[in-house]
Amino acid sequence: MSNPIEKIKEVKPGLAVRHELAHFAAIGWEAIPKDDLERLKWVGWFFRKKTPGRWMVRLRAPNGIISSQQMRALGELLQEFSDVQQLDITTRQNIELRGLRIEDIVEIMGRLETVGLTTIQSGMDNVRNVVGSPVAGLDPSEVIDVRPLTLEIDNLITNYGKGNERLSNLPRKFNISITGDRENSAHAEINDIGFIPAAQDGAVGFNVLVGGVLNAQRATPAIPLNCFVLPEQVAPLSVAILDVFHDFGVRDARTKTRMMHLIDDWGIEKFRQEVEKAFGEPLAPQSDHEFIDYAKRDHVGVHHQKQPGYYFVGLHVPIGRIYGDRALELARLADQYGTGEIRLTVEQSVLIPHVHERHLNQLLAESLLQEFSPNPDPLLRGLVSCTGAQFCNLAIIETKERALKLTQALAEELYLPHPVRIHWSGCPNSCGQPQIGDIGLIGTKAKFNGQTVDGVNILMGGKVGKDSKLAELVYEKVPCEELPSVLKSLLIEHFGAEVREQLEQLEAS
Ligand code: SRM
Ligand code: SF4
Repeated sequence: MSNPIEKIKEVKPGLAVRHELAHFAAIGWEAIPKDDLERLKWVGWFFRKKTPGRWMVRLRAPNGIISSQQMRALGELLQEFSDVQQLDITTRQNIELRGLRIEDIVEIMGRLETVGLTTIQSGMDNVRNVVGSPVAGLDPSEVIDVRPLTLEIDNLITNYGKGNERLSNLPRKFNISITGDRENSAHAEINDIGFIPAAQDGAVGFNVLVGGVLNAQRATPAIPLNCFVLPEQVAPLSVAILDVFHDFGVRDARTKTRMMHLIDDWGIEKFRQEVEKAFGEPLAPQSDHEFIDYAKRDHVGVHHQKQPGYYFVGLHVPIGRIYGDRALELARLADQYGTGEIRLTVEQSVLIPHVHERHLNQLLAESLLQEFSPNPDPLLRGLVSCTGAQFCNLAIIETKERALKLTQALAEELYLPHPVRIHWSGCPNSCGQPQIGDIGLIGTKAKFNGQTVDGVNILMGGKVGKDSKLAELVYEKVPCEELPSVLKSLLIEHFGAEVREQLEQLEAS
């Protein structure tokens, strides 16, 4: 048995469309066959049923690192070609451009290529953006700088951006994360492969987790593969695991095709044996000396780098949304105050690294930092949201704007002693990673005054970093009308929130 996407791939591989872009531009979106609309996701072009004719374009940004030159090119592209002029930073420290037309695909892809950006294999049955520590090479306490490893994997799976026929025909999407710091900042446990820093016999390398998945059917953290690898084995092991998944992964019911289903079918021992065969040499057993020592930080604010005298400045980007003019401004700031480098985080924010201490105050006084604050309110600081109904056809509810407005209102009313991570997903597919939030919200339909309205299921207790744990369902089908009061109660009861007005009265008395 084979599912509809496998049938599409049998007729013509997804990647084949990369040679037909000029043709699609010439015929326009209405004439593109339905199967080619699916295949175009292999080159990062997502037809949006919500905004027909205006596409979403997903890039790759290994380890979330981009240059000011690239950010400037994106800003210019948005201003020239997008009706909404906006990009979104994603939960895989990546970028999606919005509002683009297929008629401009050749020009847009050419401009991206000129600045070293690619969209290849960013959707469908491919390895998604390879996530790594956002502070790799900067963090004074890091164990391993993972930047060369994320890049090496990205190059192997995309064939240096030219396209990899074999690895773009996986049974399903695939996620890889490499953490080199002591806080698991790249969320190893929610990826199909997660590398966690560890030491064995005096050598520093990684323990390996496999099979993490969040979707409408299941939310299962990755489990140990029971192996330890050296840094130079990270990319070959990733390819070995991908080979096993490619050759043996289930390709029938689409809902049972993620790698964890293969591990379920085989058991982890047989899975490990097959990976070892594909790897071509015995795998060392897992180390019992892992380096995950802290709860995860969000990297917002001003932080010392390992390079004396230098700082990275984490800017909070509300709901991860950046308009073209702000993209240009961000590029300018990275050039003027840093070395032109910009980092993206899985919390949908940005870091400007390599700021010398003598330029710090001037950067902090820049007007963009009023909007992208290094010191946001604790509630806004922890807000993450998936795309939702504005652009996503699978959404059950609108998320980004709703999440922002509601959080701003709560932040005005409540004083929070610590950040609270609230993660929104517009449907159970879990793109906003609700299972790792202190509070996770998943869009659903609910009843309110006898009417069917937008609602959410509420999860709580997600933990990232040391002793990570997925959040659990606490309330079902809460109508969005009741959400302000429900969230307010949860924040007061569980997170030490206090009503500002009452605090002010107390202080005055
Ligand atoms: Fe996702 C499908 C957006 C991270 C699980 N995801 C989609 C689509 C492509 C659906 C569609 O065609 O509209 C969404 C595009 C909407 C749009 O216009 O932006 C979409 N996913 C996103 C992003 C942009 C959310 C965000 O606002 O940050 C994230 C893009 C990451 C990237 O740069 O590649 C995004 N998606 C995730 C994550 C989180 C992660 O990777 O850590 C998950 C859960 C983790 C996982 O995969 O195990 C996730 N997305 C899904 C699923 C469920 C997959 C499954 O196994 O069933 C779907 C639906 C599907 O693939 O059939 C999906
Ligand atoms: Fe769309 Fe659902 Fe993913 Fe949100 S969680 S982006 S609504 S598929």
